[in-house]
Amino acid sequence: MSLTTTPDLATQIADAIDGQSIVDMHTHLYPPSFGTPSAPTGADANGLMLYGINELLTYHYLVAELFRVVSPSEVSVADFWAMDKTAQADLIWHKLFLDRSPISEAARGVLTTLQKLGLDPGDRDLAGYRRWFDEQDPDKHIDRVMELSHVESITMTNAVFDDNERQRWLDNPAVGDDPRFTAVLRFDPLLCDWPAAAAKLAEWGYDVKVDIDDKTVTEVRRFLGEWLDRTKSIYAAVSLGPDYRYGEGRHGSAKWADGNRILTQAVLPACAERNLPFAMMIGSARGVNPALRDAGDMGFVADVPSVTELCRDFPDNKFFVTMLSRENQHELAVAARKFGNLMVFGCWWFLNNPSLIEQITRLRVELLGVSFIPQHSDCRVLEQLIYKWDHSRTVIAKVLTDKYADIAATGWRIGEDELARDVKLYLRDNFLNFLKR
Ligand code: RAT
Ligand code: ZN
Repeated sequence: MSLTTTPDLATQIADAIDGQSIVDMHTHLYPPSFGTPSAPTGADANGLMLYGINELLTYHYLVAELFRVVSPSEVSVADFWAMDKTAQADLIWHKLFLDRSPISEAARGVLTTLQKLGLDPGDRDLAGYRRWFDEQDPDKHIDRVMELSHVESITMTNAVFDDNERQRWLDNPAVGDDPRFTAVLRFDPLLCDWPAAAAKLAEWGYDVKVDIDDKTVTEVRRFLGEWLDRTKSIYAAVSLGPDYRYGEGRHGSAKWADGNRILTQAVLPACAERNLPFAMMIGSARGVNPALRDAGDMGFVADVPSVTELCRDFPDNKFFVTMLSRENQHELAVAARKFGNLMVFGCWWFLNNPSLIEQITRLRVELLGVSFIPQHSDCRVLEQLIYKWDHSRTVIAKVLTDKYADIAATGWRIGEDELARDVKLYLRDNFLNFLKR
């Protein structure tokens, strides 16, 4: 059947999107093998698999919102960090859900999540929600959440410079073997803080010097090769500050001399050798308010020419790029028109709000057609998959409805199978095909 003949294009598109399973290309989620701090039995205090209502309520997006509304005399930031997780969650629930309405995107997300799990947000029964989550078996709960969020595969972020995570890979070579999850090697310090990274590498037995020489480059490649293999990473990734610069004589590039040498002589060759993309998430300003920990980061405008120069200088490499400021989105989409080895992805972090997803997705469809990855979730807590994908699917459907209506108005007939094909590209295959490219 051709969509031009159906009465309700919006319904057809929403159905196609709802019927397509998603490969989520960037999350901070883990399977139970990495330890579960909130499991009713066998809890591992430093475990990495976060789930449940306490974790949902203490998500760093909501911690930031809490300190908009509590005064230091009421609860100081230090007091908050001294509380246990349940007390923190209680405070956020009271201040952001009961004392005022939960209409921010992060707060609304908790409500969507409860609703889709079959719990009634209208009950406002935090103790009841806690009991329900405590009854869930973490492993089976993952299956349920994946089903509800239509996610078929979860991509992790495996921070090799995080001692807690690194040790888990060394202790248990099978730690990453859960078929629902795939690994991504993440190593921000290698590019952003070479002296600190070099000290760690030396401690781990690699023959590296702070003043980078040829031997150092060889050793960094050995380190990357070993960890890409150990984790079976499907791509490698870093997050870079808004001041990141690549390119001869670019203002500020001197500061990045070490990072760029490691990038161009070790990271990119290691990726090219294995045909792995390299992901750059650019624009995060860490610790703008350090007392807030993860909640204290923000984003500023980054430099798109640094990306185009990398794509031009390294045609044998593939780059996933997302940027944190809205102001960068147009230039970045235009850059992707120039380089087939550049795959733009996601509405990252502070952009993951319906109004911005809509604006950015519209702009990308107009410039890039069906050749980009509209969204990733960036979840840190398992059940966030439910709301992040539910809210994004709704917005993507709205944008696509307008775009298909525009071409239908010319007399172009779109088959249901063609619509399903395009949606599959957006939610799954653009990512998987780029890995294989
Ligand atoms: O989105 C987030 O939760 C951020 O804190 C970061 O983790 C960011 O997504 C990143 O990967 O650096
Ligand atoms: Zn992230």
